Amino acid sequence: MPKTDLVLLHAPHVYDFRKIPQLYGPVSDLVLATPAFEMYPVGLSTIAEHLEKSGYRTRIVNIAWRMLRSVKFDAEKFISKLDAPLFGIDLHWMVHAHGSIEIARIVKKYHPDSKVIIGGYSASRFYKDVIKYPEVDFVMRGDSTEEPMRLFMGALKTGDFASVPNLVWKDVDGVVQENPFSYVPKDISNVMGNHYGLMVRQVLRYRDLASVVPFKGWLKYPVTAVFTTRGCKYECIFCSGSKTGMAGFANRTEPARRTAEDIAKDIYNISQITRGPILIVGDIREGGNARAHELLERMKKGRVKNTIMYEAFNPMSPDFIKEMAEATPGFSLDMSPESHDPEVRKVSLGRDFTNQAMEDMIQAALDNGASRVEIFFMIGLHKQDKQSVLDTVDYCEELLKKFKADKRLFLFMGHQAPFMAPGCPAFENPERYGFRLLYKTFEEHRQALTLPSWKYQLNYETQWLSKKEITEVTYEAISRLAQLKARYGQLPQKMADEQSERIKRAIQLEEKLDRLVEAGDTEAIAKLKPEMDEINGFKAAERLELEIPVGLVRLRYWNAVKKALFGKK
Ligand code: B12
Repeated sequence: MPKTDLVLLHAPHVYDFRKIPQLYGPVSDLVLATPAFEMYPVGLSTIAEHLEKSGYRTRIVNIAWRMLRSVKFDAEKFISKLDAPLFGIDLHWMVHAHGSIEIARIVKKYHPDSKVIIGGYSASRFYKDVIKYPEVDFVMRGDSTEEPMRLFMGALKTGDFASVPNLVWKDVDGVVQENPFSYVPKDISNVMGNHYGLMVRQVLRYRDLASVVPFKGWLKYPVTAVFTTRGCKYECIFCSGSKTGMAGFANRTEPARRTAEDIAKDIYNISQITRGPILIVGDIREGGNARAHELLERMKKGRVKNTIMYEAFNPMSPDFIKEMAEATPGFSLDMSPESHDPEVRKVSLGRDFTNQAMEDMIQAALDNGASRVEIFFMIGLHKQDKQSVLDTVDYCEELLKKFKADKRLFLFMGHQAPFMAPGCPAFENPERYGFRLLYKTFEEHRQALTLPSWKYQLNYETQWLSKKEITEVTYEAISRLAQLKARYGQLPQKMADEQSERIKRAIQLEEKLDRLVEAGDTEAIAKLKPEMDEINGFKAAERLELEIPVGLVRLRYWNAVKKALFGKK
């Protein structure tokens, strides 16, 4: 096996989630990952790609997925056998606050002479806390760490850590040093050239497919994402990728936009490896209309067969939808108005649009042959009380009626669980938005993640919904929505009933847990694990609905291998 310079590890949310009794609730129902949040940040592959170009051998290992895949997989033993002078661990999503630090601990236990570096949004937000853990040697801050990581690899040899931008480190006396947070590029054209191709090369090199699989089910449903931007101009109060969120922990005051040419190239490269759907992250109009038209034109010429999934931050005009349909027939479109109530929406998203404008967009998308239109609503927002949440469910019924329950229209509701994102405007300034933080520090979040239900893990409540009410109304809304979909023929009744049954049992178990937690009876809580796992084990209707049928030939194995080896078709 070739010598590896850096191993990048992705942890599960909690180590070891397979042993800890937890009722997960709907925490990951609206993403394709499981509640262990086994999906690793795309950034791991963009870092690996950048380092490989400079000759550093980098290996990605998705520990979370390997643990999920087999109960027999012994993570500790596996890590003990890895060999590298440097281990990188993502602490991107706050839900990994527990798992990432525990994996660092295991790395240090077996490789005391190797160094550990942590990075990602949450590590950047909480770098002062994270660097204090004895098993962490370095924290790399920022949303664009590919080039700082390349410089860091050089510094590992010379010991000149002071020269690496964005790096937080401990000197020989153990004193924490914070280098200037100076690498925040506006031009990101030097990265993300072909990071999916790199994944294929990794499989060939390490003869290990399981370690690079991004999430459970990916081989059957190989959805990929293409990034259009880093940073955002909007101010969604619950998003840490928002304008002030990124200014705070990533030092980014302006979005960096990729060119239409780079985005189109990415899409083309991916289409050579997989026929799965490709999500374009970020509204393509955000970089200006000229860029959006150019991208559509390039995709039209490229005749990419994969379903292209677009995001709309504001309603799109029928003309623009028509252009999208011509460029990418059978496209899919998603939008997150978050609430049916424009007043709730206005403060929460910092954007103002009418339901009518959104409905016109939905109509245009359906008329122009969209294969799906997905609309997402959120629970736990500013000025949103219980009635307002339930009114959103009623609005969903209005939409189903208006669009004659078109099978291509998918409506979803969920809560940003278990955590409101640290770094987002409402986390940094809760009173201003009528929120109350229940956990503030990194360690508080870390501990919260081991609690036996997502209800106890929630890190906030609002002036309009207490923590208990947030859980209750989330369960109620999800159940009502599932039944509504069944009534309108959008979901098999059996699936809706299973969903409602799952929720009913979860609510009963929550009540039991409340009593046991109050009594501090940890032994009795541990005994509930089989029951919890049974409830957790139901496949949420929402997650199944998120999957676009991709047909039989989803991965283009031979093309992928050829491309990895020879760099062309
Ligand atoms: C795309 C996206 C997704 C995609 C993920 C694609 C992927 N595999 O990365 C999907 C839709 C699946 C997703 C899911 C979730 N997401 Co998301 N997502 C985003 C989004 C919109 C863009 C991120 C982006 O542009 N990445 C660009 C890539 C290239 O860079 P990157 O992966 O961030 O990596 C760079 C740096 O972060 C850093 N880095 C990352 N890891 C490491 C590790 C090391 C060692 C180092 C040195 C550096 C480093 O360097 C990388 C290279 O420069 C952001 C919002 C935003 N506008 O930023 C939210 C965001 C990141 N997501 C968020 C959340 C909460 C989630 C979920 C937990 C939601 C949920 N409850 O289900 C899940 C987690 C899924 C899982 N892990 O299993 C939050 C995170 C907040 C927080 N601090 O916890 C954000 C900020 C949105 C928000 N609401 O605030 N998400």
